[in-house]
Amino acid sequence: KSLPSELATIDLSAYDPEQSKLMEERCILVDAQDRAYGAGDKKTCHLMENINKGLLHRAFSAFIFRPSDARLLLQQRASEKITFPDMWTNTCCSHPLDDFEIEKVEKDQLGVRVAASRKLEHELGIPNSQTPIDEFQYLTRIHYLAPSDGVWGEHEVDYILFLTADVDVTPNTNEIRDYKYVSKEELQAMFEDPENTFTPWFKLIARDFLFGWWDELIALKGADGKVRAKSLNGIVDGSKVISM
Ligand code: DMA
Ligand code: MN
Repeated sequence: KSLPSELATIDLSAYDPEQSKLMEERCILVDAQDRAYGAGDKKTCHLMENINKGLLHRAFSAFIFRPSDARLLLQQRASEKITFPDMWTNTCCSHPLDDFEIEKVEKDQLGVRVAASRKLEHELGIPNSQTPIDEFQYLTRIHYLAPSDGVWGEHEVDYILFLTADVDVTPNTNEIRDYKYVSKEELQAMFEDPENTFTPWFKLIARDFLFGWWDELIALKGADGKVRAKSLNGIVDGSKVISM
């Protein structure tokens, strides 16, 4: 696999400066089997024009559940976000970066776990000490494509990570507008309210996987009444990339 010979670019001066700067991060380019073959900046990777030429990169979606009541922590993306602004989504999503040697390590999804811990602190202000990388339960990898507004979009192999932890949230307001803990029923009600908008990957994951895994999590809660992400170990074959 190699890079398309001509890739589109765009001027970011009309966008939020902080978010524009983050478009210089270098994502890990992968093929449809999640084999890494290079790096491309976040801006290049998220332009629909390049996605339409086949550009695909590695990402993660983290879901944090409160151990005591199995509520899921949601975030609403900030208006400053260049892709999918103002939408409700799972706890935190982003990319392992080619910029950091450790985030390229594939064994036991180390790179993705380190990236998740890094971004949970950056976006939600959750101290790294509350998101130990060994505590993330990896579920599976999902290959999906979703346009944002015509210009921008996502095309990723997305690693799904669950964590059960009590966390202290201090929002970075350039990243998130709001956050809340929801039960399954409360999330269902949010989905039914047309006032709310959701990211396409969160809708896909919710539709096909999330509610089933959430039920499992609750069914397998410990004698202390607390849910544990690790109890889901082995319920999915994470070696395959699921196409959606
Ligand atoms: C990208 O998320 C990752 C997925 C799974 C959609 P994002 O747009 O929130 O990335 P970042 O926080 O790095 O801007
Ligand atoms: Mn992406």
